[in-house]
Amino acid sequence: MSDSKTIFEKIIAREIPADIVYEDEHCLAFHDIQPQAPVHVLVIPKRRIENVASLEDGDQEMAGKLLLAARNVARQLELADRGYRVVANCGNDGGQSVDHLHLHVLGGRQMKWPPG
Ligand code: DGP
Repeated sequence: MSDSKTIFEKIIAREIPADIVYEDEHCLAFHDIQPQAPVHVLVIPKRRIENVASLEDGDQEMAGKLLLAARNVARQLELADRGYRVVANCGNDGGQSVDHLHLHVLGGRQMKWPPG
């Protein structure tokens, strides 16, 4: 993992702006800058973890809090009734471009399967 701050750490530190929709002690959520659906929010842990692959057993509580934060965001943005998708891209083949664990919460349209 590189020592330099990721773009998401700069958002957590309020060094660069983001359209923040949710924050709690452990997580932050903000609108994706390149939305792939009418609602596209990123939910991130405030502590930097690179991705799902680098989670350790001791991260169990944080990982659960991240998933619950995604649920809270979906409720807050009124996606829960219609449904939505939660995605974690991991590594090169997974299409991950920012090396800070994040959940994409996508909603407001019918999702397709399989993803591209
Ligand atoms: P991924 O490809 O899974 O690593 O997703 C990274 C997402 O981060 C991608 O959908 C675009 C988004 N993103 C990148 N830079 C910024 C930024 O500066 N602000 C916001 N809000 N989103 C960003």
